[in-house]
Amino acid sequence: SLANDMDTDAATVTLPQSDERRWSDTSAYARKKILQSWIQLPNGKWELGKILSTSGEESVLSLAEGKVIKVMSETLVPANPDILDGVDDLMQLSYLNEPSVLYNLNYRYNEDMIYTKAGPVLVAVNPFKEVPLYGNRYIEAYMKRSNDSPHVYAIADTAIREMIRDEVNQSIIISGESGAGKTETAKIAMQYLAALGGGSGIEYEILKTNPILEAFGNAKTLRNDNSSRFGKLIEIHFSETGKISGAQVQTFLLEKSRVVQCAEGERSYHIFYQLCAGASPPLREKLNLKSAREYKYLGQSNCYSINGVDDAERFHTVKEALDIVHVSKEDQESVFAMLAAVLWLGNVSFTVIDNENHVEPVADESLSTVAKLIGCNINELKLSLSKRNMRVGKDTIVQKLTLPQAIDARDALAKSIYSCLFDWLVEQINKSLAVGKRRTGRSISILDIYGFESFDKNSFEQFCINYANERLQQHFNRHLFKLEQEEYIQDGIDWTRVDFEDNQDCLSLFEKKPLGLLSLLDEESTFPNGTDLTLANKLKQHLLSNSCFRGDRGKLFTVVHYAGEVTYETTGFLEKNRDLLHLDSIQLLSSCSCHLPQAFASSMLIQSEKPVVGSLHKAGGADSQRLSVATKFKGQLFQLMQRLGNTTPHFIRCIKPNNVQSPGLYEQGLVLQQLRCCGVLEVVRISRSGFPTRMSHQKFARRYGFLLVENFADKDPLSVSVAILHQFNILPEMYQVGYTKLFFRTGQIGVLEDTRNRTLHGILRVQSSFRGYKA
Ligand code: AOV
Ligand code: MG
Repeated sequence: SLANDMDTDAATVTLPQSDERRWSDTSAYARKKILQSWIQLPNGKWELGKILSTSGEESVLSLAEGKVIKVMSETLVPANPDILDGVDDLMQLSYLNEPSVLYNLNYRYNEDMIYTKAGPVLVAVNPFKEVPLYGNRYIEAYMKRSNDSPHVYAIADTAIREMIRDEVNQSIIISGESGAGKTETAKIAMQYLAALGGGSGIEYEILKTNPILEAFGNAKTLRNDNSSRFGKLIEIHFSETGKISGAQVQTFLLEKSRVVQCAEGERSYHIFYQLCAGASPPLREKLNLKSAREYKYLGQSNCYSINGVDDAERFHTVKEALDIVHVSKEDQESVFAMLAAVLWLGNVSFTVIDNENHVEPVADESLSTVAKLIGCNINELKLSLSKRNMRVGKDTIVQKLTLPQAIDARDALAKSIYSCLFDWLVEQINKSLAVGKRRTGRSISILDIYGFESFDKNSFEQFCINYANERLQQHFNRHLFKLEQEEYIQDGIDWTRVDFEDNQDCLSLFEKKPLGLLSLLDEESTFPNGTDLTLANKLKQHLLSNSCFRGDRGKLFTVVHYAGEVTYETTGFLEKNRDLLHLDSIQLLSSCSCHLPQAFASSMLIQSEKPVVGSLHKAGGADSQRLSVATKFKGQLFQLMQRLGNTTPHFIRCIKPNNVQSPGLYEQGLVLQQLRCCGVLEVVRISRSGFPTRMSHQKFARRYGFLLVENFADKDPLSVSVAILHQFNILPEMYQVGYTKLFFRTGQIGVLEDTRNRTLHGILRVQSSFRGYKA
């Protein structure tokens, strides 16, 4: 189908420095013709020079400010003529090489043209400021197709058209490093889809899920002031008439640990600060709410505010959004009570009660407020934070807790409450968005996950996040390189195979059984005596043969990801992976008089009853069985990839031009590294040389056959196809006829589509039923 339209092919993702020339035509002939060239200065930056003369192996160039230098001709990388400055598709560059691409993106960036096509992929360079590219006027222009410059709107528009034309579900897959602009891009795409309308305000509801999910699932990190700490797939459903009929949100692995712990300079989830700053006096009183500084969970990172963000104001936005997705005022108050309970839990302190260092919580304001907020008996709360019931065979024994154990129990309760609250909110949102229950129509899914992360210290969270990105990268590779090439070859068209480096080795490092990172982690998690150090040793013992793995000293190990090397520290890996459910906590919550804690308890029980791989229940005195976090996450990712596999994907690559979240700053090296690791240049190269548009003979004959002047009624599809190609004088080098399909170079099918549309509209006067989207 045309669906796979703009798809392309393969190449090598990692580029050794000397490979510059792979991108350009550096034959002696080509070199003679070029007037300008890029030269790499010792600091790594590329500079443009005019070629004054070339004699033998050497060339003389004049640089900016009149400097003249002599260099080896072979080090020159040809630059494009000025007329190509700022082209909106990298495919149009005469010389496709890294400095030219960097320059082109930079040129556009300086003009606030942050979007550029790289063949089928949209590249978005984060402006870190408001750019005048959005809103109704722009949306209309893209709908009418009176604006054709690259844009997220254009991608969304193509998705809609292809959904209708091909009757295939679509996906918009957004990737890029942390802070590159994925979440903003996802919102911009949603804006466009929402503009199609749906009646009953459903589109408005869909947009309002954003402030809610961001408040509860985003936080300030060192990389991004509004960093997503969960993955999100929003599937927008359309009715047969092309209107929005509903939507569904699926979330992936929320970073729970942030609730109880975060690094210096970072913040916990926005909603906590918003609540503390924005709650009305009566609500404050009801929740016994203090300022953020008085809560230990919020105080440990020494960061309470974000530049340019008014938390109190945001709180009102969130409340309004909750109204719109039909969360009742009463439920909203319960939600806020749960948040306050989490904050107060963090202030619960312990005192030693015997000479074996057992502790119990201090009966102070914190403890009593928690009990009041969740609606439980204060003594039961006290018990659940000082003792643990353990099942040994048929008996239950009661174990008293030491200080570290009690703190764990307290933090585990806080994390459970928060993550259950998050899930509960997503459930409410989904109930509200599921208006068009009969899902007869098609859908467009937008994927926005947490971006690749590399900090000075990387833990289990980064491990999972980067694993997810690795999976997504493979989806990108598969789609744009692998499947494409296989299709050419299978269909017998004339094509020289191009090698590309996929990230299968790194994925195998994670997923191989029994000797992969995830399996070994799970295995160690089931050993009662497993520690973070034994885990690190085990990884080093078994994985050193994988080229993507490196063992470092102590608890450190390094993974060579597609986007760069990351060194992880195994501290906390086992505990976070086990993510034990304490039956005591569940019991406590189910004994509460408030309905939210009760709902949380039942959902935790349901989770714990799911089939278990391995036997984690014995580990570390745990009392409840369930899948390890890593295994569950892996399953979710597989499902996600399967779902995406059934859609026509549209890829958007977000690029972060600097690490300081600052407008106007374009760091060449940083941009280049991102372009390299995601294979953007390769995609362009393949698109230029390949045949990105393809259509089966049947479909082609059906779609354009009626345009034929001669009668081909009883001819086979292949003959019809060839006749169409001839009638429209499509140049032989612009297409290839495969066994089952026709393959076209970029742009060719557009000529035919135009003719078809003109014919349909002009002669048949077919009524457009979809604002002009349906032919
Ligand atoms: P991310 O989603 O890719 O990071 P965001 O979408 O949160 O990154 O973008 C980070 C910040 O960049 C935003 O808060 C904006 O300030 C700015 N920004 C991004 N795109 C635009 C745009 N089109 N126009 C204006 N400003 C923009 V992470 O969630 O950390 O991986 O886990
Ligand atoms: Mg994000």
